[in-house]
Amino acid sequence: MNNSILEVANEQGIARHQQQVELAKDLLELNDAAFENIVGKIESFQVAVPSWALGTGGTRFGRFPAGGEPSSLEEKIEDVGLIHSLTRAANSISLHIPWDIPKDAAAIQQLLKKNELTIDSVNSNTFQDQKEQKRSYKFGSLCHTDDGVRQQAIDHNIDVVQHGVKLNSKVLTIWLADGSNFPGQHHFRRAFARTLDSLQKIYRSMPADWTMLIEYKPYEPSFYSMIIPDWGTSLKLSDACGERANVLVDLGHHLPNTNIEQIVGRLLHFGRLGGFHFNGSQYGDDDLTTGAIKPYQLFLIFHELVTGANDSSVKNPHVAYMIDASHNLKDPIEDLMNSLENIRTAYAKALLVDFSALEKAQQENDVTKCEQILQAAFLADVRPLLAEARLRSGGSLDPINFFRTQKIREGLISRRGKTSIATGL
Ligand code: RM4
Ligand code: MN
Ligand code: MN
Repeated sequence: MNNSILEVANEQGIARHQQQVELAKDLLELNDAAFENIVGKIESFQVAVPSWALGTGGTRFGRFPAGGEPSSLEEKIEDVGLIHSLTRAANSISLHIPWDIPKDAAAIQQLLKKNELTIDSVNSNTFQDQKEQKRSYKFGSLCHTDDGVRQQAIDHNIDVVQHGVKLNSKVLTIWLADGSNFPGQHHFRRAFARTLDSLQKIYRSMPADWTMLIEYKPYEPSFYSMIIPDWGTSLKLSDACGERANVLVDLGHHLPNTNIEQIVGRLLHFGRLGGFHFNGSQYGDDDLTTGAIKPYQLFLIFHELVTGANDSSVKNPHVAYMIDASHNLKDPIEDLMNSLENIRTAYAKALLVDFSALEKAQQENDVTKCEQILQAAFLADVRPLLAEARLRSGGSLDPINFFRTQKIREGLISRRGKTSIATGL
């Protein structure tokens, strides 16, 4: 990103922005110290972007690419670098193997550095058969009845970790599509025991400073049962693997109306919340823009995260945050920037909650007051705070507008072509 173009664009909006900052401080009753504290926290809140989310996903009617999609890992890194340079909110990238196999780790490291990025987690894929693969995952991977299939899936995970080691990642994320389609197909207890045994083998093979994240999901299309359908199963598997295995919560992996914020609170209580996948949904694993549909729920989740981070009795408050979304109608780069903004909005609002007043009201069972305190923070307009955080860290006052007025997509199309296709979903 050419910094001088960014500066000129920011210059045009700076006077209006400064007015809005003053107004916000006044409305939110933030003195200078409180304002600095919140803006500083917003600045440091970073979310990883997955390499597989830079292309366009499919709709029922087809796939409608925006054009100029990145067709190599290098180009994906370039796109995340662009997103980070405008938002200053996405300083890492998550890789799915084998969708994105780094061929020359040293060159990739250099490119990451140039774009001020690191590798967050590496993700294994035993939910799709690959062409060169010897055995099929038609009936599952880590849970499979056949020793050879299970070993192949274990070996793949070990291989993914090896790729990650070369790129300084320290986190392996495992999501399994394993399950059954009909009653009677699985011996539930044995299938679970086989899965645990496979996970333990992978866990034991990881370097000592690596963490394993175990993601759950209640259903897949046409499924009768999932091997890891819920947080309880993920938690038991993590416990049985060891201290460096933790639970990953993907917002879209819950049945409608599940109280996700309470799950987050529980996992923090057990010190086992390790990762978070952000997305938005109305019914299922829709992978829409984070916060597009249920912003209050997102705020309540952040409220749990912030209270957890402030509580010294929470053992393991470090959480790896990632966007796990699919962009079917919107431009993927715009959509990711939109999600980043909504995530930081929910975070900033959670930071505004008056904790001591809330604790007092909770203690006194003053239900009305409790809710008022949360609502007051949720209804606050934090946009000037977010813009200030972006500005201070060298980003754009208005990233999506900048992306459009600078015709960045058009530039990508002319360099990469109208029909270039990204690997991934
Ligand atoms: C799954 C799950 C995983 C993601 C894949 C692509 O539903 O959310 O995290 O890696 O999709
Ligand atoms: Mn996910
Ligand atoms: Mn998902």
